[in-house]
Amino acid sequence: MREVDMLERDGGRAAVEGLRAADLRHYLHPFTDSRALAAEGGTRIITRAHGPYIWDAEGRKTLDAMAGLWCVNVGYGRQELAAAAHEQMLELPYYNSFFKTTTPPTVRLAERLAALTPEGLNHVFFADSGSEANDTIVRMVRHYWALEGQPERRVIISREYAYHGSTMVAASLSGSHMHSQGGLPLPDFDHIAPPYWYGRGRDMDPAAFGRSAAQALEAKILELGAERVAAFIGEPIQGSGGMIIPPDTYWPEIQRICREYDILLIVDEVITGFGRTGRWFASEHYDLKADLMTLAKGLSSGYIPISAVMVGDRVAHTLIEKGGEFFHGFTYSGHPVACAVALENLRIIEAEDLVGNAAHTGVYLQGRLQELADHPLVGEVRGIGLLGAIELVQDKERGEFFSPQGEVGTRCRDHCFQNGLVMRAVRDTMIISPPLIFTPAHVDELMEKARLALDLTARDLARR
Ligand code: PXG
Repeated sequence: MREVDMLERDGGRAAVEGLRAADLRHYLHPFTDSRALAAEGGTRIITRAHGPYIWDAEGRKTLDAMAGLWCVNVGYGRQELAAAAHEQMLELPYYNSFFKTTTPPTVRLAERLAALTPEGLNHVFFADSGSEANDTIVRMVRHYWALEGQPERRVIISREYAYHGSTMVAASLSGSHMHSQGGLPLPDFDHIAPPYWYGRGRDMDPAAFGRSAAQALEAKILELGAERVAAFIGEPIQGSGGMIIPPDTYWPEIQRICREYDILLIVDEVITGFGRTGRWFASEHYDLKADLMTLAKGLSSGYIPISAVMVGDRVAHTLIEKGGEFFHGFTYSGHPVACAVALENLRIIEAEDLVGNAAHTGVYLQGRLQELADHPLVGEVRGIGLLGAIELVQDKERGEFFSPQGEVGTRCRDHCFQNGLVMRAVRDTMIISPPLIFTPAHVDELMEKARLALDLTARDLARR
């Protein structure tokens, strides 16, 4: 009998408890306090999923308004993706791209991505995760400047609340307190404040704040010396940092500064790529002209690990014409099965117009989210496409945050789980990033459950 059937069988409780105990004994979860997890009785075990829903081992059905970790863009249970992997595994399960070789799906995916991404991004380097892609970018950028005769340009400037991954380099690019564990950031990584108007700029109007947040980049460049700065990296909209949507004045000013000081612009579209905001890439909203772009998550809708670095013509030209061998790559760079799945995933997004759906259903989602603005706990609601954020505050009138931050968000998130909804909490900001197959009916279900979770959270606070 398959393990999943055993777990779900009537009276299978012993099997579930056995698995949970084995998990505690042997598995160290990512971003988890293992001791606290054990004290809470162990983990939730997800066994099945379909469309925007997941089921746990106890048979509870939950609406996944986070698309896993912001990645399952086409929704769960896609036969076509399983078939693409199956066929490719039978045909050619593995071959690498080292030593002058390649495989057909690898080339086809590179070609497809060059056509799909904004103009000027015509070369691709494949990796397996967003973190690896960002590591690749840092090596590539430093190599580029060395080839251009400016090897002292090594510093990469990022932002507080950025999330660019969890390897040593990607965590150094990231900008939350959690990323300092292990003696990070590494040297030559620096950070400026994020364009977080609600959290940091309400004493200014959003347009003026956006410009001033961007000018922090110029100040940092002048502080470090432009001759030392290699690149600036940013998510068009900061996801894991709390869904920070910059004012419209922000990116034009960042781009002006990058051009003025001849600094490369790296745009991390790991969350925002592949339709999430109602366009193929969020760069299209802000007219971003990236020198390098990071892609992962939605590239395969999370069905299989794969990521890509899109390399703009300027960097690609130098690498190719002057670079010699680039001493970098992974066993699974351009893995044929991952590329075949990604190609099929892109075909589905296009055939079903999921980008259009994210835009249309997004308008409905944003409208309904605004209805929460009257809730006593809600300070601000914001979003774009199928991304949404709800700021929970202590004092609605003054927009005062809770202190310490994070407890109320976690409480609200737990109420969501208990009532059949996955919403993520970042500090006290509730985050929504559902699969792009979401319909207005799913939005209605989400809103009903979200309001209930907010009411239960407010009730808990009233009792304290
Ligand atoms: N860039 C961005 C913008 C990301 O959001 C990465 C890079 C790194 O990707 P990998 O594949 O190495 O994880 C990410 C990842 C969360 C959460 O809870 C978000 C991510 C990963 C894990 C958890 O919000 N984003």
